Amino acid sequence: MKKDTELFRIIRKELNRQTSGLELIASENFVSDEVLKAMGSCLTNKYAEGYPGKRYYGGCQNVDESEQLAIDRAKRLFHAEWVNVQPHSGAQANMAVLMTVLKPGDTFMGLDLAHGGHLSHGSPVNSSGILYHPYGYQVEESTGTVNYDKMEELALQVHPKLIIAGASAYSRDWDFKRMREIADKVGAILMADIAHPAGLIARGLLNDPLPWCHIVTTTTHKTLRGPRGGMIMMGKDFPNPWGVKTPKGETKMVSAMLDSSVFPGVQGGPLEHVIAAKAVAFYEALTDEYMDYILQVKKNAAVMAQAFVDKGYHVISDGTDNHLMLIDLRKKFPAITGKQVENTLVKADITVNKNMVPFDSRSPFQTSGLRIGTPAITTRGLKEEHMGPIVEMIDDVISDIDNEEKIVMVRKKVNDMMKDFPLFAY
Ligand code: DSN
Repeated sequence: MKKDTELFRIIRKELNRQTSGLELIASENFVSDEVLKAMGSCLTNKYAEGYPGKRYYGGCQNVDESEQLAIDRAKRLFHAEWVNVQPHSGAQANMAVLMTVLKPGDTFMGLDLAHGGHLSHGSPVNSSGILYHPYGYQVEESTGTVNYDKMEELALQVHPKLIIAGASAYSRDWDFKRMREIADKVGAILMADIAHPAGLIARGLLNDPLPWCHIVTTTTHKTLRGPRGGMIMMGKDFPNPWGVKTPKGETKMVSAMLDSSVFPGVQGGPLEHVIAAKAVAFYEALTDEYMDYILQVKKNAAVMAQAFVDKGYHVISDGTDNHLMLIDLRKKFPAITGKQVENTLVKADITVNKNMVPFDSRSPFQTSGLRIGTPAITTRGLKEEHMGPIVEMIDDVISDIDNEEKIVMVRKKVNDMMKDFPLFAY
């Protein structure tokens, strides 16, 4: 067969972009060679609808083993009693949970998208906002942090069936214990979406939601540094409170309902090659090397946030507890949008994403903010001493945003810097 040179040329270009640039998108990372190998393996050839030991296809004996290994390792990593590793993405994991605990039209609460929440926590353009009735809780303008008293007030007012903790652009830790008190007060299920800080939570660097939240979802590709995908967990399984029975007339456990919501509820055949890569990532996340890595992610973020503050930027909530920070450009550069900065930094081989900031005066297409994270550059090996120079380069570009010569100069500096930090052995 003729080789597809056209496609592989594009992949080589992307590898070159990833290798020579500074990757500061908070939700991205670089997987290990072994994660990549598992993802590119023959397991992609296998259909395996169902779950280990209960499949709708023959020949599943090996993928049963690899899926079970992924489940067992995830349980060990997060101290979970039950795990489903099949969700193709975090949004699909969330969709399966909502389908399990809500009926169409039911009310739930999540962090407002414009305040750092996620599309699948109730955006009107996502199934969570189309099928159900979301109310967004917000952060305080003065502190940039969630006000749990106001969350409680809202819960008492709207009586949600579900409350979601977690965010895509929130740099502070969550008080899951307090949220469980609120949920219990109104009879709601509490779910945490830890897609962003999962790696920090797994290794004890942030509050653990599993003892407090009924259900926890995550992605596996952000701080966890695995393949692109999702997962659902429970610290402890429990009989469903909605009276749903098994065919034998027993009360169904929530685990069984969640399994059915993932497959056949929202997905068909699982991606067994990706599930195998999840197993590799969980193995890696349990190692001492990963512990050093994730500690460094957190240290780098704290130092970088301080460097932005020192340069006169407004960092929302004045810092970070995790791997990311949200910068409101309006204090230092009131006339410059997040979109302009994102586009200009790309020309300097620095990748960030524009982001709404709480109480933003601009639209989501323009934005007044930037979201910046350290998981990917920490995988490359960058340490605290590199954070100041990175902020310096970003500030140089923004301060003189139309100066093409300056952009070229910064790009050269970035490329020179990254030559010293090879990616894994790709
Ligand atoms: N798109 C992801 C992020 O960048 O945070 C969330 O799904």
